[in-house]
Amino acid sequence: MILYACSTNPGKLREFTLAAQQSGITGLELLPLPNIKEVTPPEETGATFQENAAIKALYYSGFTDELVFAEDSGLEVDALGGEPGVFSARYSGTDVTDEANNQLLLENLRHKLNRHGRFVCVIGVAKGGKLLTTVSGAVEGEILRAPQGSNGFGYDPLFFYPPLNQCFGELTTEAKFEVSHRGKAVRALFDWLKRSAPR
Ligand code: ITT
Repeated sequence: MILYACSTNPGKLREFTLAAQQSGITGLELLPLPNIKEVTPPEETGATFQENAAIKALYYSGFTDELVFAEDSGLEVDALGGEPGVFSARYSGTDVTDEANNQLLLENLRHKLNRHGRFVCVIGVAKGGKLLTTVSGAVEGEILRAPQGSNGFGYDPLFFYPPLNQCFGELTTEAKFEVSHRGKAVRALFDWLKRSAPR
């Protein structure tokens, strides 16, 4: 069975490649959607991760007859009323770097004592223009006062994970995937595939 991962984010795609190796599902080929770089991405107009995951999965399912999934994810910070949330990738503007987003987050949290937040990931699965399911995962942590580590992507260098006493920017892809929002959501996706994927 072919399953296309529809994302333009190289950090996410690295984690999906690892997930494919770990799936343990016989005959599963989890691959990036061919030529996704040539496709104009859909506008992420949803107010929630759930809505945007559905928008992306439905949109990309129009480019193939195979089963596809897309995900919307981001960081919710309690002291900022849940921001950056669905705007995580565009927090400091459009076409910005992870570093610029991280700087803005640090700036906005400068005087905040409560540094608690979570990463959330919602995956939408679609085929032939129909949304088949959504699954999700989340992980709680604390926002650091300065970046730490050079692994991962996005807000990873600022996301401290107390159970491991390390920040996501210090974890290997494998160690992060064991505990992360995306790892949880992808494992839920694999459970769904085992139970009810269309043949
Ligand atoms: P696609 O829509 O093509 O998948 P994108 O990067 O635009 O790529 P999103 O709209 O879902 O994806 O934005 C997700 C942003 O949330 C991402 O760019 C990071 O800034 C942040 N983020 C999500 N998961 C993360 C993780 O595991 N580690 C660090 N930052 C993460």
